[in-house]
Amino acid sequence: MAISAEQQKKMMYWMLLGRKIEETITMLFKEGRMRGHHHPGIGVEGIHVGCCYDLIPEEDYIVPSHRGKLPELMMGLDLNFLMAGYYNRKEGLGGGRVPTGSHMYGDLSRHIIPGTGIIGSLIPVAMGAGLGLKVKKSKGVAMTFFGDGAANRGDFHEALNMAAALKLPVVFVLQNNRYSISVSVKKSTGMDHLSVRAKAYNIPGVTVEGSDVLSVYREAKRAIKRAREGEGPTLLEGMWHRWTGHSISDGDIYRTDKERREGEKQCPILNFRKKLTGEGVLTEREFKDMEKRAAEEIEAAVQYAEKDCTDPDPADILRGVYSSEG
Ligand SMILES: Cc1ncc(C[n+]2csc(CCOP(=O)(O)OP(=O)(O)O)c2C)c(N)n1
Ligand SMILES: [Mg+2]
Repeated sequence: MAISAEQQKKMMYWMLLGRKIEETITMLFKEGRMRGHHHPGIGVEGIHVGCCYDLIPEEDYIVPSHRGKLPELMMGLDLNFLMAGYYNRKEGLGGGRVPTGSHMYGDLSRHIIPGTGIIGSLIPVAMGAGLGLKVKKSKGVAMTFFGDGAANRGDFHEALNMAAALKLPVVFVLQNNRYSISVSVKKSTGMDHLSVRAKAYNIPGVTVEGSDVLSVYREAKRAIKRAREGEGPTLLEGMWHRWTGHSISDGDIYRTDKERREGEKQCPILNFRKKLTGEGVLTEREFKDMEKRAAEEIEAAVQYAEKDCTDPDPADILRGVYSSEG
């Protein structure tokens, strides 16, 4: 797998941007500048960048999870639009009337299919997107992201079965962070890795360390190629650790400090930084410049949302809401 220095630097920048937006939004919630709901995706950047790097935004579709905004940005979602939505501003998604959360986010013009808050419900939606692509004889691929908890729902099994039976071009990305809120995978399934479930549907299932962006990229590339060539779906499981509570309102009292610290050692950015600087692909100076650029990009979006945007008009509250009275 040849991957140029330039491509690796781009991957690093995407991961930094993803980290920065998650940290910033988390901080804005803590400061009370933003309200609603937020599930931080700090630590999952290696899975997102590795999986999305080879997607072709004009051809492919993604169905995002509640954990992280990077796949959406990598498909071309406008950062200002995203930030305005998180501030519930009129210039954001749905005119600012949509609950915050990356699983709610979408932009069909960018091939990002928005979802619902029902965990697991989006896995069959991705299967349906794959069916649509196949019917249209497109070379596109549908990729969806979901957690280990979602993989315990019937939706997961039904979607994998149908995608396998019809050889649909879908990449199912299972982001296994070992917890569904406070319930560990070990407790709910007795297993550590869930990619073995692919066997039941006679499709490839692979587990990869999510903090190693190049390993994720290698496996995602294989899965995407397989889907494009009409060979059907893949279940790609990326292991990672949550660095925070489940959501902004979760105190994370069920994990020990030791467990949390161990998790934070698996940092996709730090690992990649060490690798690239060690190989002379990236200098420390370049890394610092990238960090600064990412921070400035996010800050500009925050300023746009806070200063240039407006609140939704209360008179618009029912716009787009269906009425049973005709
Ligand atoms: C059907 C359903 N059950 C429960 C919930 C509440 N809930 C929201 S997120 C979540 C945990 C999901 O865990 P996982 O799929 O592992 O993703 P993670 O949050 O760990 O990234 C739960 C139980 C929900 N939204 N929908
Ligand atoms: Mg989980």
